Amino acid sequence: MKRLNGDAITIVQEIKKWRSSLANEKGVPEKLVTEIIQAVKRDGDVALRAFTKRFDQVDSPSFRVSEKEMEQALNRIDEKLLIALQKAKENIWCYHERQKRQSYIDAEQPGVIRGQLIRPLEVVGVYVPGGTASYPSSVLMNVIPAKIAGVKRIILVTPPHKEGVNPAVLAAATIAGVDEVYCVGGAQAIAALAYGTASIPKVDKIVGPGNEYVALAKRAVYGIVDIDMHAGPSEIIVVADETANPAFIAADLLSQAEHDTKSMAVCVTTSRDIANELEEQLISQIEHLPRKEIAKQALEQYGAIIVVPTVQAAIDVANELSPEHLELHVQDPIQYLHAVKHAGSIFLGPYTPEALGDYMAGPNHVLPTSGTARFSSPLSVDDFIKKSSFLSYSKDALQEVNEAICLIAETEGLHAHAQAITIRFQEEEEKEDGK
Ligand code: HSO
Ligand code: ZN
Repeated sequence: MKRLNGDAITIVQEIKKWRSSLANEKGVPEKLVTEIIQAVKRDGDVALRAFTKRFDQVDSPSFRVSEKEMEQALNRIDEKLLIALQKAKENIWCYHERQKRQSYIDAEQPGVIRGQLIRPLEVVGVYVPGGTASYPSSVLMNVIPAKIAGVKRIILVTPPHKEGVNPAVLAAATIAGVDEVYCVGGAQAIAALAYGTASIPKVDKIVGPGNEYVALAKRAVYGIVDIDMHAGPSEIIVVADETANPAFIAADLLSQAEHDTKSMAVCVTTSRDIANELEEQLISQIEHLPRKEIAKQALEQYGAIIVVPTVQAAIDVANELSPEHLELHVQDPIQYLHAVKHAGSIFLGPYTPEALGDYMAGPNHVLPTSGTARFSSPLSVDDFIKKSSFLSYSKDALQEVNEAICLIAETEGLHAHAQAITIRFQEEEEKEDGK
C-alpha cells in the first residue's frame, strides 16, 4: 500500500498514470479473436464445437442446458442460499422497477400528434464467465433490469466445465427468469450470439463481463449487435474523516482488492491517525483472507492512502479519479452528496459497505470503471429498451409549416424534399387559380 503525501493534483496524476499503464498492457492477440469470429460466422455450430474442444477441452454434442436441469439447480443449492438469492432478487427488482420509462404522446398543437414509443429489446445474451469469477449475484444484476424492460428472450452463455454449470449460477438464472442457458464460452460464444448458429439464437445485445478474449470479441461485433460497457478491474475510493473506523475501511478496501490483482483500492483521509491505523488494520486483516495473494498484489500496485487537509479536498481527488465505487466515511455524509460529481455508485456512512451493494441492497453492481463514470452510468433498465418517435399531422397543420419547410429545403438544395410538401397542396392551388 503506498502512502501518498503532497498536493492532491500531483497524487491524482500519479494514480492516473498507474491506471493508464493498465489499459496499455498487451493482452490477447486480436488476430486470433478475429479468426474465431469469422469461423463461427461462416461455419456456425461446427466451428463452435471445434473451438469448445480446443479451448475448453469439452466435446459438446449439444450446448443447451435443459429446463429440467435449470429447475433442479434450485434444489441443488443450500436452502439458505436460495432464500438469500430470492431476497436479493426482490431488492434488485424493486430498485430497478422505478427506472421504467413510459411512452409519451403530445397533442398540444392543433392537428399535430407527436410522441415517443418505448420498446424492449427482443433478445438479449448474458455472458457469465467461468471459474472463480462465475458470480450468481452478477447473473441477477444483468438479467433483472432486462426482465423489467420487457425483454422476451434472455439467453445466458457460460463456458462449459466437465462438472457442469456452477449450480448457484444456474439457480440465479432460474430465479431471475433466464429463458435458455448454453454452455459455450470465450470469443466463440460472443460470435455465436452476434451472428446466430443452428443451436444458438442471434441476439440484439450482449451484456456481462468476461476475460480479454470476450472483451475483444464484444468490441468486434459491436454494430452487428449492441454491447454493454467494457468492464475494467474493480475500483474503490474511501473518503474518511477523523470519525471513521479504520477497521471498517480496511475491510472494504480488501473486499475490492480480493477481486483482481489489478483492482484499485484507495483511501483519502483528512486524518493522519486514521491513515496509520488503517495501515495496521490492512496488514492484520489481509492475513486471514483465502484470496490474500490477489489482494496483496492489488494493494501493492494499485492501493494508496492519501492524506489531504479537508473532506472537500478528498472528494475533489475522488471526482478526478471518477471511481466505480465511492464510500464516504465522514460525519453527516449526506451533506457531501452534492459535491460528488463522478462516481459509479456512492455508499454513505459506516454501515453501508460496498459489499452490501454488491449483493443485496438493490442498485446495480455493474458499474462504469477506469474513470468512465465521468460519462457513463450503472447498468439499468435503459440498457434494454430503445425508443421510436412517431408523428401525425393534419392537412391544415402541414399547410401551416409548408413555406418554412420549403425555405429550409431549398437552402439545402433538396428540391424533392420541398416538393414532397408542396405536392399535397398543388391541386388546391390550381383549383383556386382556375376560379
Ligand atoms: N464488486 C463487483 C461485483 C461483485 N462483487 C460481484 C461480488 N460479486 C463489481 O465491482
Ligand atoms: Zn465485489
